[in-house]
Amino acid sequence: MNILTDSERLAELDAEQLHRLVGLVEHDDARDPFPVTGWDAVVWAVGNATQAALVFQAVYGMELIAYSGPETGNRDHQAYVLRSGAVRFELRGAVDPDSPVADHHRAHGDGVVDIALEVPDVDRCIAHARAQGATVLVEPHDESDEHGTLRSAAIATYGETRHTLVDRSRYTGPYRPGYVARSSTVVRPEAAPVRLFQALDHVVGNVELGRMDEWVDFYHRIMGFSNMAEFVGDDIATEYSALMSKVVASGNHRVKFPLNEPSPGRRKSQIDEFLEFHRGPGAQHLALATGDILTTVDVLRARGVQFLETPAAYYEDPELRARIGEVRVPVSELQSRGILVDRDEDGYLLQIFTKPLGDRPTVFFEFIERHGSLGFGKGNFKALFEAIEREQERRGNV
Ligand code: TYF
Ligand code: FE
Repeated sequence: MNILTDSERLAELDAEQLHRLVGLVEHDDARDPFPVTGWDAVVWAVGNATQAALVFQAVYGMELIAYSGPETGNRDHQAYVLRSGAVRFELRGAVDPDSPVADHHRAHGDGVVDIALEVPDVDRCIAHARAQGATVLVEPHDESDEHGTLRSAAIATYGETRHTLVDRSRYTGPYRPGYVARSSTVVRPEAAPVRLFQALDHVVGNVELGRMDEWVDFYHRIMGFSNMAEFVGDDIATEYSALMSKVVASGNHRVKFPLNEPSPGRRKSQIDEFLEFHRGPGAQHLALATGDILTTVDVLRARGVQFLETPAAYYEDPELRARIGEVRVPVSELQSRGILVDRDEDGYLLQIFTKPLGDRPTVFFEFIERHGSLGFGKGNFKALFEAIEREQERRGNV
């Protein structure tokens, strides 16, 4: 049984590094009804994939690896496949005005359409998912080219999001049949670090009011995921930003899905704002693991990425300072960059959040550097949610 995904091997990451970066644990696939090896790719539908691909290369330092479009026989849309470490994104933009990609973009704006997972046995996953009542959107099937055969299928999850399940064990091509290898058109200055992030840590889903537990149950029943300890109840939530959250994870903890629902609070929840502008449930943030969050933030800020601001009071709070203790750099280094820090019984983590990536106040990135902590930054929720609320206010969505 493979413990690493294809993209992790390509990125030359080993289990030890992944354990440190994102908290991979050992797991017995044989007793899992729906074994998941890890993330395969995150597929986005965007208004202009040609330009988004440039931004992801020139700003986020990703490498172009594959392409599909009219030149390769795909007259419906263009697709650019990019990677950074083990993180793989596919960006789709409509060519045909009647493309389903255009419809998706019209409804939801730039966003995530598919959180694809690598699995050792597509048929076994689908048989289990179907027996448990999942909506099978694409039946298990083979696609072949000169690089071999790739087997995949897809099931529906929240909103119009899907999980494509991919078995890459018989495939050696750059991405999937129908895509050709393509290398970067962006020349990288020698001095710039190539990998600003190495692995995907978690993807958060926002679902409608009162439906979080249904989706937690979906991941339990259909995909054999289990709960992680992190839980945000009404109590913390209503005071600040009115959301409830639970986290589910695959057996090996490689794939983690926090699920948020709005909770009726004093003002419009950040989750309500997302649901309104995204037109329904969807992926809210992708947490990208980095081994050096200071450099990641410095490079991205210099290239124009905007992060949520953290007030000086956060770093001056004596309670927080006492709880944080010693971290690998002086707190002033974190403060000057607006990086948040949280500690729990296992260690600490550093994290920072970008502003929304596109025109709508929907999907954004988190960058996370873990030092033993397997949490999600619970100690930062108040500061973070207040920062989100300030942005919401500026947008007039309160
Ligand atoms: O993934 C998490 O749970 C943390 C915290 O709207 C968080 O990153 C939760 C909700 C949210 C933004 C961040
Ligand atoms: Fe997060």
